[in-house]
Amino acid sequence: MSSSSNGLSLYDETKMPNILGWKFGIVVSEWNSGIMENLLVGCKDTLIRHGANINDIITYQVPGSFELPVGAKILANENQVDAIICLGCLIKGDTAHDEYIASAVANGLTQIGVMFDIPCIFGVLTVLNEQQAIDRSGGKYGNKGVEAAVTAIRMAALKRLL
Ligand code: DLZ
Repeated sequence: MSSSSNGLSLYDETKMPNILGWKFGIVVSEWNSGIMENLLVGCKDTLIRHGANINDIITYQVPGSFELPVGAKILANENQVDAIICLGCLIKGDTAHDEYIASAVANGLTQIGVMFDIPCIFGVLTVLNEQQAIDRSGGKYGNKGVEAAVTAIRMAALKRLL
């Protein structure tokens, strides 16, 4: 996600497929709950705007971003979905914990995607402070939840095409 533009939050809606009948999983972390709510709303609204039925969107909550890969694995094992979108928000603190978690989550989600042959989308904010998170969850730099949903739709479309 770019820090100087709205990135994929601005996209050509006319080039998106109608996703009526497609199934999506969302795994969402509880940490930084206000930010997460905005990402989740942006994500779900985008899926629904492109035709998804609310009943075809399965949402699992996990305690923190570190738990996203296991949450995605459980979801993939229990449901047949076109794509899994993982939403989290890691805010830098006094230590390097955020770097270890971000790296573990990125690796974990890559593995889940490859292992299950399901697009597994990294919708995790990795920011230096809360303001940066606000700016990227419906603020001046768009909404990472919207971007994650757009990426999930595009990857699911690719898989269905093939
Ligand atoms: C422990 C922790 C900290 C300090 N910060 C965050 C954060 O900014 N965002 C987030 O999603 N999770 C955080 N966590 C929790 C970890 O992701 C994880 O839940 C715990 O380390 C337990 O495994």
